[in-house]
Amino acid sequence: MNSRQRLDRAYKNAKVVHFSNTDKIIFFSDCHRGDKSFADDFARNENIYFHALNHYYKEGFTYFELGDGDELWENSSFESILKAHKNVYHLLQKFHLENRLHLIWGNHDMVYRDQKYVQKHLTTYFDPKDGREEILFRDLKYQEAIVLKHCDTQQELFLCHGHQADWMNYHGWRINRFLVRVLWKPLQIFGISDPTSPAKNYKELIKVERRLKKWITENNNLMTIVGHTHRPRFPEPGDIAFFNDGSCVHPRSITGIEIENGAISLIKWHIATHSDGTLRVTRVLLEGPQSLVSYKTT
Ligand SMILES: [Mn+2]
Repeated sequence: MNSRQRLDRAYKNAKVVHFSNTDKIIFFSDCHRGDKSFADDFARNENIYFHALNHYYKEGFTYFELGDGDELWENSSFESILKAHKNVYHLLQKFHLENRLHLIWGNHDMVYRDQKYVQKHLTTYFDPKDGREEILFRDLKYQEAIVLKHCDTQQELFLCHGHQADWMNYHGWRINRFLVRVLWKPLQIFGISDPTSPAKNYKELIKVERRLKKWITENNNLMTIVGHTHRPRFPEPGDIAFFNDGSCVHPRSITGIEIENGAISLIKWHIATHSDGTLRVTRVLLEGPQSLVSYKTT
């Protein structure tokens, strides 16, 4: 199976979610939430991410996470990740309870493809405070892909992680997971980065982007939002409609994509220093807002 066939299949089987101009949506991906050890790239951005997600929760946004939310290559158990970032999971739980959480699996959390695995590991957790199993996410379902369909214009936005265009990270993910667990995780402490990741391999990144763009072009310039490469992308109307929300493991910031009032924007959150010496988590608009209909082709 090649990239095109994998993307075709993901699109064909995608869950359809309807939305309108009154809906507010936030996309993040590639959080790679870990266990707070030296290898946990998410840990240094946790305060930024938690503040941003709280903002979106309070403002009534629906959260779509486009894969690699949990780092299950470096960590073999979800339990250790939950323990390290409990505040984040409690916030995600609040989104879920209000039907405002949509999760997509990537290559680092590909085990969530298996509904039984999700049910077994994410439904409850052991709370040492009262010595009981507590509910975390009841009836949580991960998707490979989602099609956002606009109620009035019928415009579609295709959402997936993007590793469908990356053979070694789709079919060979178990081999890459093995290499990361055994070889690269211990080397990370010396600053040696994992070569299985397109985020750290420019040639691979370009190839993955090229395949995704080719598929988009072959599909009537279908608006597509992915993650995986960690490189934010925000095309102009008329260009190939290839969007990427970046990642939450940039050295000092997180990037994401917002949809509000029928318009799309690329944003980043980082810690800004103020003249009085205080530090504040701040949202910065990078691109947009650009109306969704300006990308509409049919
Ligand atoms: Mn990925």
